[in-house]
Amino acid sequence: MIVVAVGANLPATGFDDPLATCEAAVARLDQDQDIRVTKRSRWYESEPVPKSNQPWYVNGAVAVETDLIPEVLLARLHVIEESFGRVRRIRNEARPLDLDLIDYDGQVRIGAVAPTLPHPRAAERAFVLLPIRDLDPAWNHPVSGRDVASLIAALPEDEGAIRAI
Ligand code: PH2
Ligand code: MG
Ligand code: MG
Repeated sequence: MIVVAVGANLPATGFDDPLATCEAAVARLDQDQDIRVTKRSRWYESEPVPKSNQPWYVNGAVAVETDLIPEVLLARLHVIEESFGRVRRIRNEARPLDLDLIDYDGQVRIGAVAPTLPHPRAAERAFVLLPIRDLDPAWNHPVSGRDVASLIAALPEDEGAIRAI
């Protein structure tokens, strides 16, 4: 399964709120002639990780089918982010849209060239794992082999609040 995580915690120009932005971003992804969205998770509201006074996020994930290689898929995600007003400045700052490539059919790649796969923090983030469980409860982490339920059970208590919208 190829998994793209979707997140937003600032309003994007022309959209009422981060939820509307996330919905529109998924539609935009599906409109790319080389990408097909095959499944969507529920949407969640989640506390910023690390905790901060940023607004809460809307988070979700989609499964896609594509023949694009990971580098090209990631570049398409960045084009969509930019079209929603995302400007990359500092890590973890609030943003109108974040699209992350989490898993590309179980590929493992670590090196200088992005993307690192699976996404290096995927196993530690409730806002990634809960949406993945919606997509496929049998999903296993490509490196550890652990299933998504056990990764969720292992999350620290103070990881940050999250609830389905
Ligand atoms: N993304 C981050 C940093 N922190 N926190 C939440 N709740 N949701 C996110 O999507 C998120 C975050 C960096 O991309
Ligand atoms: Mg992110
Ligand atoms: Mg990102």
